[in-house]
Amino acid sequence: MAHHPLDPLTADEIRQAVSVLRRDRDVTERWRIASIELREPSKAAVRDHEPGAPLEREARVVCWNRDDGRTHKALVSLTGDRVTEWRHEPDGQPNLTLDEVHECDVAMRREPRVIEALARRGITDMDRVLVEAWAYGAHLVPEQYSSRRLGWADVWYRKQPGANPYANHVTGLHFVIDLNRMELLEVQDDGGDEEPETMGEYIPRLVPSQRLRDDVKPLEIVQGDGASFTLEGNLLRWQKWSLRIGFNHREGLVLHTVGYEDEGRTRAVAHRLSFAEMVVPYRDPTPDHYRRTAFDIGEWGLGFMTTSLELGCDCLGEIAYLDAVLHDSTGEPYTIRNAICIHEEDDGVLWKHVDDESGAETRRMRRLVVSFHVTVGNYEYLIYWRLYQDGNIQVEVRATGIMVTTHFRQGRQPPYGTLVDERTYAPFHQHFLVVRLDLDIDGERNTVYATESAALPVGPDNPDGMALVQRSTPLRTEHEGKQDYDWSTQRGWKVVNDRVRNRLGTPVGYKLVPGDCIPAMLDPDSPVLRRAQVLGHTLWVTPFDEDERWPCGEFVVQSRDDRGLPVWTAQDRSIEDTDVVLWYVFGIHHITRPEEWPVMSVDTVSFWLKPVGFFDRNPALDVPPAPHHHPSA
Ligand SMILES: [Cu+2]
Repeated sequence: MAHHPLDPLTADEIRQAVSVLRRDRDVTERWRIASIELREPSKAAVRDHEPGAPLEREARVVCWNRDDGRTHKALVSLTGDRVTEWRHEPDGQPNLTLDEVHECDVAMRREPRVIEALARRGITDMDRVLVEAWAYGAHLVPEQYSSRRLGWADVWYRKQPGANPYANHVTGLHFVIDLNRMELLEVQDDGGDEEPETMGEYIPRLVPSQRLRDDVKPLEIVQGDGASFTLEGNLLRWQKWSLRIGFNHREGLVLHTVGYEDEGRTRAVAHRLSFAEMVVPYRDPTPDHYRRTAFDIGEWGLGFMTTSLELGCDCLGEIAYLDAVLHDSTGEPYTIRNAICIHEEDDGVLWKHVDDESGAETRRMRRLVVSFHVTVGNYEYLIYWRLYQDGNIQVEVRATGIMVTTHFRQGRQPPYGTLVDERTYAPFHQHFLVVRLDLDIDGERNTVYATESAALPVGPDNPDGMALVQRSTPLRTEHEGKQDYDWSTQRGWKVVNDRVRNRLGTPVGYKLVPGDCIPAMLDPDSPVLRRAQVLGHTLWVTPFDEDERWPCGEFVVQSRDDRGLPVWTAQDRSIEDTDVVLWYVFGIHHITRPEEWPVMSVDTVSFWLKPVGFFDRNPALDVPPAPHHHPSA
């Protein structure tokens, strides 16, 4: 049972939403349910909610009929037990579902043309074959298939049962599949070549002649008095921070109503923080890779891809886990156990000074980490939201897992990747992450300023050329809100509430300190950039609109154009002194390395949100010294 308006849908609510649609809109078993999520209440409704008051609950549902391919969006009032909106989406292909991807694998492994193509390459054990479908862009869909829901599949092969399928790409063999009919439409087959002798295994028993190192001694995290946070339902409190944990199929973890207690009152920092899109273009035009433009959030969904976490492996210490409730494509709910991990970490020194007379004064830093892990096919993304005692927020993503690799003919290595094994290369690619930051700094009416440093020229007031000034430029319109990173000026972006002043008389703010910004490096005419125009800038700023959630559009499967940010911002609305939303793009420019094969150690990227004049002074001045635990000599 939900207790707060922002609590995610329960299993019963998911069942109810589906049964209302089956009853009132003839959604039969020939339909698939792409997604069901809470329709979040307005900011005012959240603010005015009294604990224990009755909840108005609504579900957003996207579903489609496999027979005619028609997609519908529904709004279901759970409180009223009825459909309140029902709309046909003529151009919308909903997200892929796990059921489809699985059914496609099973169907293709039984398909005579697939069996035959593999037999010609000496592969006959179909139990060790994995046929994995990817979605792709509309520009690659021929006219006769344009109304169909399509997958483009790779074939992978496990050398033995339990071995890594991504160790062995069946290079030069791809299928185009109608996912509604599970019908094989096209076989792309270059006939194959002799397989190289590779070693793509990472599980110790499968790695030949490997001895695990034996000098790693236990490192235990002990919190004898328990953790310093409390979790009541989805309300999390820690070290003056408070926030609500949300979760849905597409964004995965969502942080709601993030606030910091200052002199007895909770001050708003953010209304809602989440990952809104992830785009992974492979920068390799060869036949095995040219369709790879994964939209891991819009096509797959971070929530649907979330995996259960294990104590001791994924997180150490006193852990609180939250389960997540999602649903399959029939609308049947299921639970991902331990989907979200909440724990504290020691993070070295927070602040320190050594004085000749009073000696050393040192504080240890703690951070609260709220995290979840997703597995999208071969790749893992580990996503960490970290709150610090001094008001900082850090957002970190670690990419790990298995790189996509393919084989090449002797002497014919393409220049679009790195050699990682015998006649095997890993294509270059980029992971663009788009985070949606609905910051509310001490209230909803905020303005974003671009902040830049400038060195002044040598002159009478600056004879030694030492002068440096900081300039803040307000971003007044959505056009001005399109911002690019500039290393030469150390550009950043400050979200300011000009109506609230600190003790020093300056307006309160939080700064987005960019990190790991990467340029798109895509031709303006490239189809993937047309589908994901958000990649063209580091930052976009829009006025808050409940319906503006997906920067590349709600439906990115087989999309042709971006129906999100470029369409919204074409209105060039005012973003001054209003409820602003920031869309920040960062990521990994992945020039692959041999050391990332056969399994890739985490590649880590992050950025910060830091208070700038939000507090009157260092808010972590009151952190007590750590008790000394040195054993006496
Ligand atoms: Cu990568």
